[in-house]
Amino acid sequence: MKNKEVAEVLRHIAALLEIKGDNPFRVRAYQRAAQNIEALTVDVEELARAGKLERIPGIGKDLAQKIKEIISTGTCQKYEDLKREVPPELINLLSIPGVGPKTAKLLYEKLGIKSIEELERACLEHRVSRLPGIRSKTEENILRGIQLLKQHVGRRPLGEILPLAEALVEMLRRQAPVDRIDVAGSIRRRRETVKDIDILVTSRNPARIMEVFVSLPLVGEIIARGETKTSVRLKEGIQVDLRAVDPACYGAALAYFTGSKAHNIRIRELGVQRGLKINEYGIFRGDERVGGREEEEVFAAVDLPWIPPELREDRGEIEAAQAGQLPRLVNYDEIKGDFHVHSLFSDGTASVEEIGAKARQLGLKWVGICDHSQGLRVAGGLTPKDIAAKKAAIQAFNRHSKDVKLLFGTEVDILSDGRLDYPDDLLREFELVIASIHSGFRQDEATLTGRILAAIENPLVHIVGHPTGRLIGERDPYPLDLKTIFSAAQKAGVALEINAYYKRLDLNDVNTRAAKEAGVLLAIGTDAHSLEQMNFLSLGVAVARRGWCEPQNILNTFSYRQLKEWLKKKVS
Ligand code: DGT
Ligand code: CA
Ligand code: ZN
Repeated sequence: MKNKEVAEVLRHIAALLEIKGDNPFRVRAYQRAAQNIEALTVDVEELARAGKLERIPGIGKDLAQKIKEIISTGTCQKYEDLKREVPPELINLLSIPGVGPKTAKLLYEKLGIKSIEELERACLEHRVSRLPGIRSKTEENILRGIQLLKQHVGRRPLGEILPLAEALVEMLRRQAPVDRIDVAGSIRRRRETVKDIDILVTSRNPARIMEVFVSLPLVGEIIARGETKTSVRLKEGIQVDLRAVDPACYGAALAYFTGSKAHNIRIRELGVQRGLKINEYGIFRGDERVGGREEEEVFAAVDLPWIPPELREDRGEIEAAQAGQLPRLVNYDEIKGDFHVHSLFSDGTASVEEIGAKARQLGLKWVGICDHSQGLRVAGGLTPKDIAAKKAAIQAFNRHSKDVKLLFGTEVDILSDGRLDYPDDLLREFELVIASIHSGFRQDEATLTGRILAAIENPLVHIVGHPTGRLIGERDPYPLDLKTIFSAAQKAGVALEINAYYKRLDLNDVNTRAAKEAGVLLAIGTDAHSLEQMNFLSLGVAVARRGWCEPQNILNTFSYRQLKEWLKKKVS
């Protein structure tokens, strides 16, 4: 696929333009083109050959020309020119949370800093805070950002890796004599980031499995090859450990390699108290194996019901299981809709009709089309005039669609003083109002908390979007008094979002659980900007499950009728 490579060049152009201080709309145009090309389900090369590049939203004559150039030469004149003006290494600096294009430029011009290492040293030596226009707080923020980046080195977002893991399992199933097979480890627990892919398999012919495995086209390099365990690195960069185990201890191995380590240790201790040894080879009394074929046997051996993998973090699940008080977790197939999808009306890549069709394909009953409000000009925020056109498009879809209904919604910006970006009279027009913060992340905790509280107290707001603003590995959550927010949301009957976009997952698992315990309703939204990103819904469900949520805690389990009622009751 050339799509990724083309998108990357366009993204680099956007970053260099940004560092240069170019027009933000031009920057945004390149970013949007990159995003749209990545979202294509066809090869960009084919489109170019057929002369159809300009059918991609956001791509006009000029960009189409550049894309053709990139396809045939791997680069384009514009990119090469920019690289002569701005050192391309500076793009790396932008990956540090807290370093924007202006700062990157200043750091380079005044201190000659080009790499993250150089920047870290300069901060530690307080050379950065001595620059004009830089506060000592900024220096601290940059150091914190570098630390955040480092923490994530070697860990990848679940949303990037889960599809790969599932593809591997599918390929092995199809091409090798697989009997049982499961992805284990942090992926099975649906942790938000993962270090590697752990797969377990049983087979009559394990040697053949290993042979097929190492020759899969996804595999880049073989790290270690044995009869029962093989490790490879995928071309994507992540390590995969494949273990073939004896069917008689498959359940014990699955429990062991699912973890977490902390959870395993607790289970092993409970075993010891009962005179049992529990490990990846089975359940043993003395030297005799007394069980381990099924995972349930491991839990039963220590007098526990089977515990869902998403709960296995030693965060109270063992005590809850002992007390017969495990939550009845919300299931993936109980989800009836998605609250948060962007359409072509703002910065999304799909039309209202396409979103409806995709929802049908996913088995959903309803989708909230929530585009940005006018204040977010660079994200194509809607003016009152656009809103009427959008409403008409949604009504037209709903008139003909019996099974899938679209909700006429908005993601209204919470401005830096806590006001909303649309007046109440306009907000009242929408069936669904999500209010989110997109600016002013550097304000203090009291101010940021106040902004969210103000949104919660507006009776026209249904949901607060991506409440903490974090981006996994890129941006810390901004400081908030979540306890106060949860209690206000509960009182006002405002739901908090579990944003399911793979880099957000916001609220995260721990905060979701705290919200649920405070009696707050949760609303899962993919924040999809393309049809493909609507698939991330299951990541939001994973967060809900890791947050101990039951169906009644999650608004997405509502039927269209129930939801309409809830949305109305809220306002009147
Ligand atoms: P990751 O890979 O960092 O995303 O997280 P995990 O949980 O997949 O960790 P990994 O791949 O190192 O090991 C897989 C599972 O194997 C882990 O969840 C629990 C089990 N395990 C690994 N090391 C130990 C250990 O020293 N003691 C016990 N009891 N279990 C372990
Ligand atoms: Ca792992
Ligand atoms: Zn947003």
